[in-house]
Amino acid sequence: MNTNATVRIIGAPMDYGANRRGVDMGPSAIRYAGLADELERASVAPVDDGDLSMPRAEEIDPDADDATGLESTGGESAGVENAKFLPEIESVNARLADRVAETLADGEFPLVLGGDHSVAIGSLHGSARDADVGAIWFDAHADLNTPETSPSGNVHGMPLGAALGRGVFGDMDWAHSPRLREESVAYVGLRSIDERERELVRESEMTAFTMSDIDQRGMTAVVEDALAVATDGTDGIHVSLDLDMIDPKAAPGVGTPVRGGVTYREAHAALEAVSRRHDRDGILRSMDVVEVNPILDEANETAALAAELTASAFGKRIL
Ligand code: B3U
Ligand code: MN
Ligand code: MN
Repeated sequence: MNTNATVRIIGAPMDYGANRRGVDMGPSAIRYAGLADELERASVAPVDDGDLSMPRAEEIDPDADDATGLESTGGESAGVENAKFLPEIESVNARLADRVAETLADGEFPLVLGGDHSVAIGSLHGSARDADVGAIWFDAHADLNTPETSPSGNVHGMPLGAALGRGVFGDMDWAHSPRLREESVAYVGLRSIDERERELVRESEMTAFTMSDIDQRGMTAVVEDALAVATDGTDGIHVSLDLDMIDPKAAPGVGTPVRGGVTYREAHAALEAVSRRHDRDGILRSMDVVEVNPILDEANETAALAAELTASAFGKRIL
């Protein structure tokens, strides 16, 4: 992957996978917060593709603004009917996967702006279509549920489950095209995991760096190890940045804030570590920036942080 590739911004204003409306405004908020200027400061010339078009949740279901949305049927016996808005999420992700794959085929870098984290299903499948891809999952949550295990029915808690080919996900049979291998996935920032998910993470071959690991070892060392995992034997990495990795004090505008997250500086250190490795080995292949919720934000500060962190990943330096 060319280290100076054109960065193509692809907006995915989808909030079907979240339990609260609002993250559909994430792409606009991140652009408005100055993403293009931030990237230019990192010596990147972005090209903005605009947003994928999709109906707003309320156009599909008038009650979608209800905080809980459709009722989750939950539990181990539940099937695809437990996953809310699954057909809509799959159809958006099929288009997103094509866009991401085409962008890579043109020698450009796909930067996907969410949207809730279910957009990572599309970005990962597009990124992994013609390559063996590793992933770094910056997140408070493990996102490893499937329709069978999800306690909420929200698909933003399932994108890694889908991308690893676990569970049954409706019409789009991701299980027949899983290209992401567990041993090439590293989590950074975990602190809110469901009971069943905890077992799934432990039983898996993924590497998990929790907040305690960051406390003990420091962010830079942790991300360097995560990079070693994701690059080992792969053609490049996908970075999935869920803003709820960061403590709500610095990033209040996210769908699911969880206290005890990383600081503003630790977040920059994380993305700067990615960029240093990319400078050396050209490892970055694709990225998504997700879960910015402007309704819950304060003066767009979480969107601004999302823009800054993206620029850090692309090499913006203080000096
Ligand atoms: N694990 C829970 C909660 C959750 C996951 N991701 C977010 N929240 N943002 C679930 O619903 O699957
Ligand atoms: Mn997430
Ligand atoms: Mn999360």
